[in-house]
Order: sequence, then C-alpha cells, then structure tokens
Amino acid sequence: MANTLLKLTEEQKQHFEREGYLIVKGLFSVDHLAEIDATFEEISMQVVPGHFEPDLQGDGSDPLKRYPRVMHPHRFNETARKYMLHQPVMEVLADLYEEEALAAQSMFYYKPPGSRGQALHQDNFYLQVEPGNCIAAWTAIDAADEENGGLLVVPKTNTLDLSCPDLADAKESFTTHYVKPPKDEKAMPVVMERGDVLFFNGNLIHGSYRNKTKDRFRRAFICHYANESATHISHYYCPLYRQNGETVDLENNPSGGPCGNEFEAAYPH
Ligand SMILES: O=C(O)CCC(=O)C(=O)O
Repeated sequence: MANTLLKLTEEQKQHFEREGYLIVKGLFSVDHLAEIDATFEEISMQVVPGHFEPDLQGDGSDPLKRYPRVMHPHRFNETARKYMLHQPVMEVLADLYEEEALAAQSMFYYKPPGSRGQALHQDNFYLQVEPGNCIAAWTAIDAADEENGGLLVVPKTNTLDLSCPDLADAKESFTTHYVKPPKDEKAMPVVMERGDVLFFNGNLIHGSYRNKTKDRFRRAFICHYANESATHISHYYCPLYRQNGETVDLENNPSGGPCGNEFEAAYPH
C-alpha cells in the first residue's frame, strides 16, 4: 500500500520522480521570510571566519567578493538552523524519501546584480550520500528568473549516473566544475516567486547563469538533505540534524566517485 503523504499530492510526487525536481509554493509565510531577510541582512555586515568572509571594503569589481555565499549558517546561527529544519520542508522531504530526512547542509546566496552564476553540476557528486541520495530544498528569498540568474535544471537528468566534471568557464561561474548535459538536453530556467521552494534530486544537472540585472539581488536559502537510512556521506557535511534538532553522524564516504580516488577533494560545492 502506498505511504500516506503528509504534504504532497500523488501528482506532485510523481512529477519529482519523473522530472527530478518539483516546485512547492507556500511553505514559508510572510513572517518566516521577514525573519530570514533580517537574519541574513545582519550576517552580511559581518565576517564569520570559515563561513562568510566578505571583503567589506570591496571595490565592486567582483560583486561576489562583497557578497560571497554563506556556508553552513546553521552552524553559527539559530535562525538558519531553525529554517533548515522548517517543518513544512521536512514534511515534503519525508514524502519524497518515504522516510525521515536528515539535514546535511545550509547555504545562503545573495547573488547581487552583475555576479557570476554556478556552472551546471550534480549535488551528490559532492555530498556522496549512500545508499540513497541527497535532495536540495532551494528557497527563493527574492523572485528568481532568467534575468537575475535564477536556477536552471536539466529535466529528467536525475536518472543519469554522476559524471566526473569538466572545468567550468571562470568568467561565467564562480565554481570550477561543469557537467555537460546529454546531447539535445537543455538547461531550463525555473521561474520562482519569493517563498517558493524547489526540491531536486542529487543527480539532477542544475546550476545558474549570471545575474544580468543592474538592481535585483537573487537571494536563496539552500539546504541539502539525506535519507535517514543513508549510512555514508562526505565528512564535510557531518554532523547531520534530525528534525527535532538531534545530531547524527554518518560514516565518511571513502569513495572517489566517478573521478576515481586521485581526484582533488571536491567540496564544498
Ligand atoms: O543558486 C545557485 O545559483 C546555484 C545553487 C546550486 O547549484 C546548489 O546549491 O547546488
């Protein structure tokens, strides 16, 4: 018998399974979003060693120097941890996994006007969740579209194996890896409103282009999760968190992945 779904319809779950991604609206209220805005506005004025190291006097030549992404804010900020474990998001994940989800990573991207994107890649290349897979919950804090560098997905690539990446174009991507989509498959922009959440599978090829606007940030709160039955993950993501806040340590995944054991440490992504 099918599991009872907590949050999704059968159609939504099937969409995720078939296409590798799903947009869910209304998981964050206006008040939740205002709290996230205020938290990351305050963080943006500080240096948090190892997590957020902006050049506060930046000359503007690279907007990402002033506004780099915040890595693992849940490790130093209670509000970030609370929203990484946001109950409606955890319920969608439980529907998708058919078991409890464990939170492995949080990030916040400011993506100011003019900043480079992140070349196409697959998340489980970095997280190395096994057995099972990671799922991302990508929450739009600003409306996201083609102009301001919203997320791109290559539908149905969730069924592909992980690839060993090529080198990305450093003029367009602030990360160094690039996974080429299969022939005739195109990256498709995901248009989102503030507060929408995009869930996607760890093998799905995705990324983003430059923010081409002059005045619109494209902020996103991005968290990655593992299925509770996973035994291994790359050590960068430990400890993981249950929804009740308890921490869980999985074994470090020793696998070199699709590039073999000689490949340079590949995280964070
Ligand atoms: O938000 C972006 O521009 C890219 C984020 C991403 O690809 C990821 O978190 O894996």
